[in-house]
Amino acid sequence: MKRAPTLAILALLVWVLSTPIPLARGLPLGAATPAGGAGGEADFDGDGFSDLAIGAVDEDVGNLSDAGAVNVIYGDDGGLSPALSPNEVWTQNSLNVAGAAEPGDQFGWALAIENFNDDAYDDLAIGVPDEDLGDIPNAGAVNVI
Ligand SMILES: [Ca+2]
Ligand SMILES: [Ca+2]
Ligand SMILES: [Ca+2]
Ligand SMILES: [Ca+2]
Repeated sequence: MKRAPTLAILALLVWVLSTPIPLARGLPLGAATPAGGAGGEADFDGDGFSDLAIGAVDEDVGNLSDAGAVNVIYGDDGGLSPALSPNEVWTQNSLNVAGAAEPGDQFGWALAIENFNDDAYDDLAIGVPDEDLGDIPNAGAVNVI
């Protein structure tokens, strides 16, 4: 995942709760340490320092209750530094994120980090458990950014 606004939407997949990828409801999956250390770290901007993604599943998007959001804080040699590396907020209404924010989507319910396209940037898979698909309510989906 490069810093905004460049995003690569790799897939919008049916969400399966039994998926084997590591999941954590609303838990941070990164740490403010140089990348390449312990598992769970992410380097979304490829600068060698770990970054932090946090699911805010019950975040309202405008007047859309519980649409959900994900905050990303970038680290540097001083650790996590929102002042130097501004916090980013992603929703399904963000540029190039597939789908649209709707009430109750709960975008960010689960997060998984992987470099899906094998470039220099870690990517983030974001579970959206209550995404409607066509006529199927709350079928679920995953955004990959
Ligand atoms: Ca980084
Ligand atoms: Ca949606
Ligand atoms: Ca990548
Ligand atoms: Ca729904």
